[in-house]
Amino acid sequence: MHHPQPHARTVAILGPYGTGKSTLFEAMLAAAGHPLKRGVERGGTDLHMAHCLFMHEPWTLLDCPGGLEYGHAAQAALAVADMAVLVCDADETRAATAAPLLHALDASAMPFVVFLNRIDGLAGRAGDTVAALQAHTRRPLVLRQVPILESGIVTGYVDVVSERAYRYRKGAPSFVIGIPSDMRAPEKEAKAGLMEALAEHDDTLLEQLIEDIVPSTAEIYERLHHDQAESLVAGVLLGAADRAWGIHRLWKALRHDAPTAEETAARHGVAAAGGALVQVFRTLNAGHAGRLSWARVWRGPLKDGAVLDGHRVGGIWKMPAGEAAKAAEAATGDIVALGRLEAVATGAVLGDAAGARLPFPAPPPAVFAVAITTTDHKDDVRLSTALKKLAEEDPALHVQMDPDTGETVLAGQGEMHLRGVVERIAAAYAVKVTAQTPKVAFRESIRQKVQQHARLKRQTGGHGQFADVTLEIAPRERGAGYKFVDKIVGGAVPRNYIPAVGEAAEEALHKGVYGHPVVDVEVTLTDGGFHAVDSSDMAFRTATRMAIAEALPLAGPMLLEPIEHVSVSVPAAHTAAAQRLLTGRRGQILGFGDRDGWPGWNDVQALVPQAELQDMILELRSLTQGLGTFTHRFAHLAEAHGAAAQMAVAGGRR
Ligand SMILES: Nc1nc2c(ncn2[C@@H]2O[C@H](COP(=O)(O)OP(=O)(O)O)[C@@H](O)[C@H]2O)c(=O)[nH]1
Ligand SMILES: [Mg+2]
Repeated sequence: MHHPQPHARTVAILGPYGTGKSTLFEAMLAAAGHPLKRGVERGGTDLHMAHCLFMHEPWTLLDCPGGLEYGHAAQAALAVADMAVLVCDADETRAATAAPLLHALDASAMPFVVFLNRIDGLAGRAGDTVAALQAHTRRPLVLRQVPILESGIVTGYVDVVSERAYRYRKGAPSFVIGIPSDMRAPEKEAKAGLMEALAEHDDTLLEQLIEDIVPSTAEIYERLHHDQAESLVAGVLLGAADRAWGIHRLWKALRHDAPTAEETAARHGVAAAGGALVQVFRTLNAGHAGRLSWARVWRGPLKDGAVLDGHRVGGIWKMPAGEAAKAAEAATGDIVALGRLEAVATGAVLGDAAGARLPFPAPPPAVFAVAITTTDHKDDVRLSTALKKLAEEDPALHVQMDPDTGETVLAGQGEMHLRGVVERIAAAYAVKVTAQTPKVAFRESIRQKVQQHARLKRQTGGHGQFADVTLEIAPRERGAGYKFVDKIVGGAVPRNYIPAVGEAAEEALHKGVYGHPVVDVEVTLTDGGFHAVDSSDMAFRTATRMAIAEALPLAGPMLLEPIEHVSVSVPAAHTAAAQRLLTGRRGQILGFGDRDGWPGWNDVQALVPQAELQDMILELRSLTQGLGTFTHRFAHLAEAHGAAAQMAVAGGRR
């Protein structure tokens, strides 16, 4: 019988930083007989992809960056995968670092297996690590292997379903041994746990368990396959990537349990029949090679030169063994790099999308920012081109022109993320920029009412300038804004000049005594004078500016700083530390509660001065194993004292 070649399945390898994802990526490719031509940088921040065949079936592996600051790239890969391998450290104390990814997997209902890596260094019980991970996901985690320890060192495992024992061999598939007698009890315990989890969603199995009937191995595999594909459970496998332990076992689990490309497409509502449909999950502007859009083909075939929603595909590349190779077309399920899709953003869905639900993760809120300036102003135009491209590549990067401070601000996920952006601006666009802490948008106001007279009288050549105004400036309630009142009676200032006075007063308040905008002020025009020939709008504007400039220093000027409403999210174990951090940063705690949809996490609400938020993420991460995050929004302005006032006087920067 002839079997058509199945479509390629995609596995996203994700996990916290340094857990061994890239090592596993390389080990899996090597085990499949397609080793990478060039190895992957350890501790890197890039996403890598490679295609391979395992037991004659095509696969794409995506090695996702693990750093906290690159979480969005990993979530983007997740959006186009059939299954995820969550690589976790076997060390129980590091389990919480996987919490954000477990949450993302729950939220997207993505099928996954856990690969407990570094099993060679396991100090405690694998079951304890699984329990620690379980605290962060609603999906039952079921141990599929139990490690065999000989004098405290892991030498092999017992497979829970087949009840066979294996000894690990470096770089080679493990071989069958007899089950050591002391492994019977832990194996039985793990199996009971697995059966219980499976019986949750299967009444027949539940009845069998109650009546002590042992289901066949084939039945258990069938149930596991179903429940994993439906995201009802997640299996936990063991291994050591750098010794190639457990790699074949993982491959076989994926081969058996990963949904097919068609099944995943159907889960996303993609109809079986129709024209080509692709989703871009990553964009790279690669110098002269131009723009590359990495995309999943949800429905093929896709031919080079095809026009999708008005965009012409200018080249298709595949990545066998991690090296780009040009292809004439791509099939359903393929992950490919598409050329010349200049106007297509990361996350875009192109083609025949009728009925499809292909969500893309929203960019995470920025938690750190730098203000950048070119060292040579001739580069300003090149800089704005570079920033536009970089922001298209990286949805986690936000580029803002701050209207208050006039600065170009890069906001992103942390120091490392933004340093990488600045380095790319230099390397790929040859623009040198300096980065510094952004200015805080300080404001000013006044404490008391002041009356001020100003007269402009100039004779230049034949035609003169004349205007006379008496203004009153008075403080308004915080947040009330600017108000102009006209109290002219009897035509002391003709009607047609009065709007110019109101506008000029507002303009004059853009820069107060300390150089910041003056807010919450009422300006009243009480009296004035004019000249039939020499008065003009211009003259009244000048006289108004003179009056305001003289009045402000006499009106009890005060500095105001922006206060933000902040919500800090941390695992509950760190809630008290987060509260101390906020109080230490002049924060006023408003309360705390459960974080929505995140088991075991809290949100702490507080009011915190903006100046204190600038480097807060650094301290928050160092207090919380890197897990803490926050969001913020403007709340109100409050009087600045002490160090904040000094910062305001110095121009707004530390
Ligand atoms: N002891 C041990 N070290 C490992 C194992 N797998 C990876 N490593 C090491 O862990 C470090 C980080 O690995 P890497 O694959 O770059 O981690 P990634 O950040 O998750 O991609 C490297 O020094 C690896 O050699 C393992 O199974 N056992
Ligand atoms: Mg890596």
